[in-house]
Amino acid sequence: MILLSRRTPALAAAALLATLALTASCGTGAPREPAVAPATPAAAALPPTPWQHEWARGAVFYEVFVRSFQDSNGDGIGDLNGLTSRLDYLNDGDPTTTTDLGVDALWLMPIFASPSYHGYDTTDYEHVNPAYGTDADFDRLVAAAHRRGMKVILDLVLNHSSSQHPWFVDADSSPASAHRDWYVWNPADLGWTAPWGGTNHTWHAGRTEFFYGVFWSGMPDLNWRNPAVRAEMARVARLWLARGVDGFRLDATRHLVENGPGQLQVDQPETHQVLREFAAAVRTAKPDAILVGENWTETPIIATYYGDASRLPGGDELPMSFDFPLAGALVDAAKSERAEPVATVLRAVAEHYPKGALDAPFLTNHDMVRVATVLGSDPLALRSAAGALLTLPGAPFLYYGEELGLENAAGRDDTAKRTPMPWDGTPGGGFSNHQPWFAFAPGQAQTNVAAEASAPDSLLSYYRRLIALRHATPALRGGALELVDTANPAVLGFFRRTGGQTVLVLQNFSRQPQSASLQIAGSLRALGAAGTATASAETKTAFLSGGATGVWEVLPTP
Ligand code: ACG
Repeated sequence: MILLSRRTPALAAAALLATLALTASCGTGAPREPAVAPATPAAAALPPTPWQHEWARGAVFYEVFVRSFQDSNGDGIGDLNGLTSRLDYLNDGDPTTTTDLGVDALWLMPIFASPSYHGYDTTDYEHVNPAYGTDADFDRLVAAAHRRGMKVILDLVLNHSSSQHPWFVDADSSPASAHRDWYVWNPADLGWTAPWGGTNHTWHAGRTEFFYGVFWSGMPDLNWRNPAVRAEMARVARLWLARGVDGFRLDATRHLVENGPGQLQVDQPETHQVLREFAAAVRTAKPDAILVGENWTETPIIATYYGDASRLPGGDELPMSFDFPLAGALVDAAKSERAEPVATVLRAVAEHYPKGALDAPFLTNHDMVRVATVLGSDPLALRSAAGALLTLPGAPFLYYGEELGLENAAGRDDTAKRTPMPWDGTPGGGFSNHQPWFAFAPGQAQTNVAAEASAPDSLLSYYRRLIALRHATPALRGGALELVDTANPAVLGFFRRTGGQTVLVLQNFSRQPQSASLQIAGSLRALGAAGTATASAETKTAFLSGGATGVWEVLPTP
């Protein structure tokens, strides 16, 4: 059990003092600034400028692996021009049409230059991976997305670079090199193993000393105690914001600063401090940008990454964090046909997150076995997971292909989670006129966009209807959450309330039809359903078909 409460200003101050002491004792000899001191003491005393990213509250994000989305130049590798050519599938820019998915924002998995297929080891933070196109292609993509009303956020890997990045090549060349202190060195392997378990070592042999790399020797951790690293990453962020991006998905944010073995490699006070500083730099450059942190841990710890809400509405650190516990609970509920796992996480979120915090729920992402595989492609289970995801608060994230019921490919490698998008059932799948870089996942003949787009009962049509309902209903988009008792363990019930609207949502996690009892003062007006759902305030009863989602507006009794 984790007994971690939200950090208090006193704790934060203690952390700063601890950091200052630590930096003073581990310098390279050259005088340097304190490790994580605020830019200027005066700036720290001023109330921070607020974010202006209310657009993200309730927005639907779509995670794209560019390599697997659409190839435009016939090399079997997806690219930026390919993605641009497919934007109409995601959002055609016309809110009155129902033939697009209707997502509000894109998260592009890493697109910077990198030697790996996935791109999480960056060799150049300033330019697009040539395999994906040019910087000009990127500008066209952003402009085309913006024309359709879609925002674009980029995966930004702050924790580490590639071992082939010129900074690391220089740093590794000699203890006296200009970039030596951009990474973390020790004369010996300290024997620490990865904080998430297993036996993988986090210290790796360099040319003269050992360097720290929590993920892999090909990913040396940057030294976030070094002000030059912090300044450089803030500059990189400003550069892409100036280029038009609307924010960043920040990789591995728990791991930025480490103080020792085991759990001293995650969630350290200095990590929070450098994230606050980074967030302030982004907020100053572009107040309507969004940051979403990858803090893959439990609710009370994720909550600490929002920071102090007394200094800034929603918190002064990362304005949004992926809700990993909720993701697990949604999939678990759909699998076990029980609403309780979801209700438990929602109660924990209410208890621990600061007031006004933006949640970021999802089902599965590029590191996880796809939800369709976990749920054995059971159509009603997939519908119940989607229904809950798209009616809960926060900014739901869809992983490309999830809306089709795309499964994993065979095997345990991460590539099996990241296969090409099946646009149709042909050998190239509409993805490429060349051999795709990786084989399509099983089921391509049925699970593809062409087959599902025109079928009203397909999973794709279901997602389209749910997203349209979310957009048409202000309380679903931005309303606060209140759980309601349905007297049925398979049915999750909750109100969503804004100033002007209250809606009731009932989600049947069972594959069988279910009834639920309602404690409602007022009358109900049906706003929409995915599946079949009826409810009556008079009889205080609702009926839902297997997997169905029902949404009603609660009106005062005349
Ligand atoms: C990010 C990216 C990932 C990427 C890297 C490296 C980092 O999304 O694609 O890999 O740039 C840890 C890190 C994450 C990291 C994953 C892969 N993801 O924290 O930042 O590893 C536990 C730990 C987590 C851990 C997770 C998975 O807490 O820290 O994530 O396990 O190992 C309950 C518990 C919860 C626990 C879970 C799961 O929910 O509450 O704490 O989480 O169970 O057990 C890239 C490539 C990869 C390549 C790699 C080298 O994408 O393909 O292999 O680089």
